[in-house]
Amino acid sequence: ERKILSFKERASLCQHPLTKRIFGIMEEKKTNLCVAADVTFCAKLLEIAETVGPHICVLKIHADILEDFNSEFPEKLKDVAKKHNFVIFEDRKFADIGHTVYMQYTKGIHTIVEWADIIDCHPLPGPGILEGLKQAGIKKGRGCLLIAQMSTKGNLVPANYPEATAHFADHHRDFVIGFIGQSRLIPDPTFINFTPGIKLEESSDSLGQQYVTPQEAIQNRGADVIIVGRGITDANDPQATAAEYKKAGFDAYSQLL
Ligand code: 5FU
Repeated sequence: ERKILSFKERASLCQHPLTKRIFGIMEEKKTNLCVAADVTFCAKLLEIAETVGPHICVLKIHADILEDFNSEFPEKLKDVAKKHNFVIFEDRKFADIGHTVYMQYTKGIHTIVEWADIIDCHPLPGPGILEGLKQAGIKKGRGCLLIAQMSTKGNLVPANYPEATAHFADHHRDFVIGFIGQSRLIPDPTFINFTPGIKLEESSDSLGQQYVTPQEAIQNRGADVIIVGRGITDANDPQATAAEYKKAGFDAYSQLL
């Protein structure tokens, strides 16, 4: 019995061009892997992007941890993204009032809206946060993920929060392309579900991070895209390890078809 729609079928159902594009990349490159490149120098980040590029659909970064961030860096990253056909996700986790997030998205040294295909925000402040981000993002074809749940031990996300988040997404389909969470919120196949906290073996770190396997995330919790950071970036051979995660993720998905 078939449990899910294929990425190709989901691409054809999507209204948002960015969602369509991401499902298209996932189908074409046979990958549901997003690498979190959490490093502190631009050259290292670009090296990781080149190395794992062929194996990923999305590269997630935290621009604010780069010690030598400069205006040439986004152009270089965009070139690598174009070459290997992946999209760029700035995991800024906006969480303020609409007016402030608009400025954080468009101003400062990072000018995130100019280069990040995907951003994310906490829905906690209410609709104003999306209205603020949208003012800058929509005209550039950008998309936003809503953080519905967190992977960390003892997090304060209340049980009914994911439901309210799904409702929120439904009202902002022109900008919200999916969710970040530990389980699928709603069956709607036009939203993409990203799950962080992934390693090939279940474990945790010393600062509250908790990991589940690609198979558990995809087959039991409804993840579409798995986010893997240190499991790949700290490996002896990040390229081979990315290929391994890609295979684990895509096999887990394929078994549901
Ligand atoms: F929203 C979340 C969350 O709930 N957990 C996370 O770990 C985001 N993350 C991000 O995923 C976090 O900021 C890291 O960039 C990444 C996980 O990295 P790891 O090295 O695989 O633990």
